[in-house]
Amino acid sequence: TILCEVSEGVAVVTLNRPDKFNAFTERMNKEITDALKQAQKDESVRCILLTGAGRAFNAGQDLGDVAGGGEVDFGGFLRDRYNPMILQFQKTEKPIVAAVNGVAAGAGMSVALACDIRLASEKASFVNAFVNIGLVPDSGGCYFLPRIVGLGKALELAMTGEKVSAAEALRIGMVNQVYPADTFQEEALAYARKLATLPTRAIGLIKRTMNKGLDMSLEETLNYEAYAQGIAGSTEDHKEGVTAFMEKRAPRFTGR
Ligand code: LHQ
Repeated sequence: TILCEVSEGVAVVTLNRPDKFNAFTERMNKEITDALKQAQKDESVRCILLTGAGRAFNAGQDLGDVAGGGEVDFGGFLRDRYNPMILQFQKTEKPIVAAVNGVAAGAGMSVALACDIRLASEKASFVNAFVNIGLVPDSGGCYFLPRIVGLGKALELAMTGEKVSAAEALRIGMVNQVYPADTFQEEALAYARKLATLPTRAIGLIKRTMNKGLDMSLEETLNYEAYAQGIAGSTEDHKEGVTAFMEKRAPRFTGR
């Protein structure tokens, strides 16, 4: 239900159920988790690009699988299928870029928010669809959305379930860049390839330290920065960065 292809340092993961707007199934949840674990292990991967096949990015849980309600224990459902997948986004110490090609709804929106950077096609949109079917944002929606757009906007989007356009998403800081639909795939790939040439270990440490910092005091964060800097300072990429600066040339980072 997903496609995964590695080239030029980028693992492109494509959600691939286009006729169902790439809606999640149990198998897809598992395949995404496994693809992220594999990307973490593979030293040639220095950036992950997540996108959707066809018109949509992802429409959330396949409602065909849970129709009727009541019969499915949603708490257990989330704990077994979705929560391990979302946690894997943060455990993956490489940049994860969402290339939001079309609509991202429900858990599909949450997954986009769990990525480190969001690029949107001008055709993309975001629907916090949970409330529209009497549910609560899940898959990290209650965690990431207020942290990215602020509590006021997050409550509005979650309570109304209204569709947000790519332009509006850019205005409120929910996406980092918007590109024309006809060049979107190339632009997103170029962005990911650029990230894949940067100091990957430092980027992993930036991701870990900033995310930890959200739950820590200033003093704890300062301590963690000192710890992370100790690691970053011993990387080959740090040495290369300083040498290149001194030699007035562009650095060639290897991710080590
Ligand atoms: C779909 C879906 C879909 C199946 C579009 N499933 N077919 C997990 C489980 C347990 C506990 C609770 O939490 C969760 C996490 C969740 O994600 S809950 C939220 C689930 N998602 C939604 O409620 C979104 C439902 N979809 C929509 O609101 C709209 O379809 C969106 C806004 C995504 C797109 O709207 P349109 O562009 O107008 O397209 P459409 O509605 O015509 O949909 C296109 C096709 O995709 C259509 O199929 P058809 O055969 O008629 O062409 C839809 O039935 C199908 N589809 N979402 N989640």
